[in-house]
Amino acid sequence: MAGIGVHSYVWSAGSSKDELEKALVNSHELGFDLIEFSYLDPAAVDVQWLAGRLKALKLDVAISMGLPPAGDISSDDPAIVKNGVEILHKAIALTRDLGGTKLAGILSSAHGKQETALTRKAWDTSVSAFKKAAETAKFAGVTMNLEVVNRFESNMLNTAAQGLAYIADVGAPNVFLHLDTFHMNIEEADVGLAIRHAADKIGYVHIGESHRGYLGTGNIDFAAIFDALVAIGWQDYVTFESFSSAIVDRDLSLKTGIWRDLWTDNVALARHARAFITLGLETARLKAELTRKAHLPA
Ligand SMILES: [Mn+2]
Repeated sequence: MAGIGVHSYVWSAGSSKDELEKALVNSHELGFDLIEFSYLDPAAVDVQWLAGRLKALKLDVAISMGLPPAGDISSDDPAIVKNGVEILHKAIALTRDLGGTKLAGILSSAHGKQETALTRKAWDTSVSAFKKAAETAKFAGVTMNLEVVNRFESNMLNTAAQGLAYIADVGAPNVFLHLDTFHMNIEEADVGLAIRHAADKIGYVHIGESHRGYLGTGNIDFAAIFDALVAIGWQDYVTFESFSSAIVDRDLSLKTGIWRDLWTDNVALARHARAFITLGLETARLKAELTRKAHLPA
C-alpha cells in the first residue's frame, strides 16, 4: 500500500504560502502519505518552495483538475480544444515540478452540468486531443488519471466501463482511471464489480461518502469497496476527498454543489477518515484471509 492521501480542500481552498504550509503540516501530522492539490497557478505559487516542503515532510503529491468550458477538449471549436491541451500541459508540468507522478480529475471534457448528450464527434475530438497530452505526460514521467464522475458533472465518462473504452481509444500506456466512490455510488451498477472489472487500468482512487462528509455516515457500502480493493491487490494510494461549505472554493464548490456544512472541524474529520480507511482495508484483508483458510481437523 503506497498509503493514504488527503485532498487539500479538507484544509483550505486558498493557495497562499501560509495556507499551503498549514495544509502540508496538518497532512503530515495526521499521518497522511500524500496530499492532493487542485491545480495551482505557478504564477501565484512558489512551486520550488512547495516541492521542497513536500520533500522535507516526505509527502507525495497528486494534482487534480477539471477542465473549464473554455478548455473543453471535446469542443467543436478548435481554439477551445487547443486551449484545453495547453491547460493539460501546464498541469502536467506542475505535477512534475512538484515531484509528483499523478495528474487526476476531469481531463477529457469540461467539468460541469452539460445541457446536451455527448456526440461521437465530441468523443473523437477529445480522444485525439488527449493523445497529445498523454504523450507530453509520458516524457514528464506523469500518468494521466481520468476521473469518472457523475452525470451532473460531465456527460462523457460517467462509468468505469466508459473510461476503459476511452483509454483503449487513446491507446497510451500512461493513461489510467481515477475512480471515486462518491461518483461510483451514483452511476455504477455495482461499485465492487466495477472496481474488479477495471482493475488493470485503475491509477488513482478517491474515497468519499455519498454526501461528501464523514466516512461511514452516508449510504456508501464501504465494506464492499475495501473488499474489492483488496481483491484486486490495490497497492497504490487511496485519497480522502471531502467538502463542506466551511471551506469554499468559488469554482469547485459551486460545480460540485457544496451547500451544507457537513463538518467544521477539519482535523477531527481527517483523523477519522484516515482511521476509517486504515481499519476498513485491514478488515477486508482479514476477511480475505479467512475465506481462503480451510480449517481442517489435525
Ligand atoms: Mn473525486
